[in-house]
Amino acid sequence: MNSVLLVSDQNGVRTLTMNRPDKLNAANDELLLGLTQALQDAETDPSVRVIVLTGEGRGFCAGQDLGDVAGRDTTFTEHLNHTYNPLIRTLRGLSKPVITAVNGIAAGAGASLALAGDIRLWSESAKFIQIFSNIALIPDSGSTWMLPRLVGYHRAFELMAFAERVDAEQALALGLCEHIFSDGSFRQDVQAYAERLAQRPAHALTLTKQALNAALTQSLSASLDLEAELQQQAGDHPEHREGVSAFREKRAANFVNLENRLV
Ligand code: LHQ
Repeated sequence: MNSVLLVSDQNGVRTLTMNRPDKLNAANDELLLGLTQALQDAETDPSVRVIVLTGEGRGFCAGQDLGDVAGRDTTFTEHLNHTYNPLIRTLRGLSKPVITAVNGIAAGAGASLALAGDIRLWSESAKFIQIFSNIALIPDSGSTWMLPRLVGYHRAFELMAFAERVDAEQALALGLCEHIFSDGSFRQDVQAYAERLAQRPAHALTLTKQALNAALTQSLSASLDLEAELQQQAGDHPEHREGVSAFREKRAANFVNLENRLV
């Protein structure tokens, strides 16, 4: 069977690959619901330390499959509440780091998905389009929340109003991605990056995500209180002891399988 979502594991990295390459991985319900479930599965699987989301072929994701919505009896609101919104809430709510590996064009809700990772790695030929206004819709799947936080209100509005095509160099300058890798070695470079991230202290990164996400919507004072609380949790964890021991012993810290090694 040709699955719309491919799942593979390597060295603590779970890669989820959207697999509708003939349609630039435009999303149908099967893909959206399957992806949400796969993210939940990755969250609860203790062997997974980092999640990579990418696309097969020359597209990352071209947003909603427009052939799939024609003639539906569900409303736009129902469709978003049933598929995209649970997906984005699940992705952004994960305790584990998510890398969106944008291998090609990301358009519409696919652009929203590209932004939703904790780290965004782009291939040199990737493109980003807030394409919704071309079909007289508004940006959804979190773009109206995320994009102005990255580029400011005014640039976000301009990108949305003209469905401007953003290439990788522009994306880097705008803060839409952290790194650009060559097309030819993209998958290997992403895997190597993800494996490096998987070696980092997973518990501390979870708490870091929690603090950063809360900070996006709260005051400095509330963030200071949260840091004080979460720092206690980090300091009480075996990872912290390992980090300090490694520093004293002048060796590299080993944060992987720490619980197994301590018992
Ligand atoms: C597609 C698609 C696609 C189906 C390429 N659907 N086939 C939420 C809630 C409810 C409803 C509506 O939407 C939403 C959220 C959204 O995401 S709205 C935005 C929906 N997406 C779009 O409007 C993008 C439509 N696609 C395009 O404008 C172009 O394909 C882009 C600019 C992405 C890429 O252009 P090209 O590189 O020139 O590729 P292409 O157009 O030749 O596409 C390749 C194939 O993929 C082609 O099929 P074909 O059989 O002719 O080779 C396209 O029809 C198909 N495809 N996007 N969204």
